[in-house]
Amino acid sequence: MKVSTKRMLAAASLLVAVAMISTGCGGSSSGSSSTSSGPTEVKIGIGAPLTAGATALGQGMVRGAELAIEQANASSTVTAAGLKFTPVSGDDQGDPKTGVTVANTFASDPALVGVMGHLNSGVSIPASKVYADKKIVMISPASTNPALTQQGLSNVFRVCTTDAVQGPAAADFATKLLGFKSVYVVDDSTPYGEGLAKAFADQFTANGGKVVGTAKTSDKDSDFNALVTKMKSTNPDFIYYGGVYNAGALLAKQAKDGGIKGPLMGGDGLYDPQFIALAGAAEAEGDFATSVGLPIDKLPAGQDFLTAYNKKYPGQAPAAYDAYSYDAANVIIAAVVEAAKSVGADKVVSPAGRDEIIKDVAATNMVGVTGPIAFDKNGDTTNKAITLYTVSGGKWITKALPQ
Ligand code: ABU
Repeated sequence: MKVSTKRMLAAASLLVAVAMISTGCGGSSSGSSSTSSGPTEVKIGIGAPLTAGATALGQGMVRGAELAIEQANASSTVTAAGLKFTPVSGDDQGDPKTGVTVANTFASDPALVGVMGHLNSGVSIPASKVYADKKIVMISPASTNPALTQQGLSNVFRVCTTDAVQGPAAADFATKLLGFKSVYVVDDSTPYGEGLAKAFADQFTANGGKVVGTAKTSDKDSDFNALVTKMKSTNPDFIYYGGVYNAGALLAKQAKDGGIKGPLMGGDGLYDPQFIALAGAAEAEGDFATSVGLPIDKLPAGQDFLTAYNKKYPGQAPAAYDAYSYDAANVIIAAVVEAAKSVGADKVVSPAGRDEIIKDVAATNMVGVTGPIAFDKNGDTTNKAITLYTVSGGKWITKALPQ
């Protein structure tokens, strides 16, 4: 089936995503209409840390995906395809073992054909193998460790770029824009933290910067005072931290309280208001984080997304990965609609339907809220933008757009 290459989601309107799922597609073939017994229920798993770990980011993933699914179910495209989507959240707690348990629960449901998740690379990597065994397509909106898509699994995709892009981009910002010459590099010993810190340090050194010290911590650590004393003696221009905001904020606070003058910089795992709340606005002031893609106010469909988002979640600001989760869910939805046209709505959860869904996701060519969405041969997005943010006046603000 070649229809997926013609599928385009326009950024101009949000309700878009669904209204346009079929734009440009050929007509239905074997059986894409509702049956007398009603639409086929298709479940989409949402795997994320909801009660432990980076919950601010994980809960945002649920919000983004549920918005997409609600819009899809209200669209004539999905109704005409004889489908109804049901979101199923799984709380992986940011923990690899719990993540595999969630993955097995998802995989045991015969109606579940796709997973929007997970957040943590250390969870996504083992969970992806479980999904591969059941031909469940997986799209992570947020796992940036390169290894996720280097396993040779045809069911695995991501709509965020990787730390092979983010680490060097951070180093370029640090040396070329901010003029930093020396750094103390810390990581939290997770696949994400280690990989990001190494990718950063390699490029920082290549740019002529000096790594004056390195340290390994844990994503569960809360007392960094001994490390702060050690780092202070090396007088770095700044600290680079590979890890998520929970521990990163405590490191930032203790570094400032311990007399380290330079800021802390990290990646997308820090880019959440919770980093500032946990560190304290005064201590976080001037800290930096890179994150994937463009700021939402620079995206053509950003305002439409915010309007729909604010209607569903009044008073709630989207976190870093809400829009990516919205887009990832829409990629899965669009592929299921296409598969239903090919094999029939009632067969879309069958092995043949699942093969078709994976093939359609691989052929994605859309414009989502986060920008153009297409995948390379490994399942990585072709959108490689990285933005630099800084804390100013108790808020994250944009410091530099992608270079
Ligand atoms: N990329 C943000 C943090 C999640 C992870 O990749 O582990």
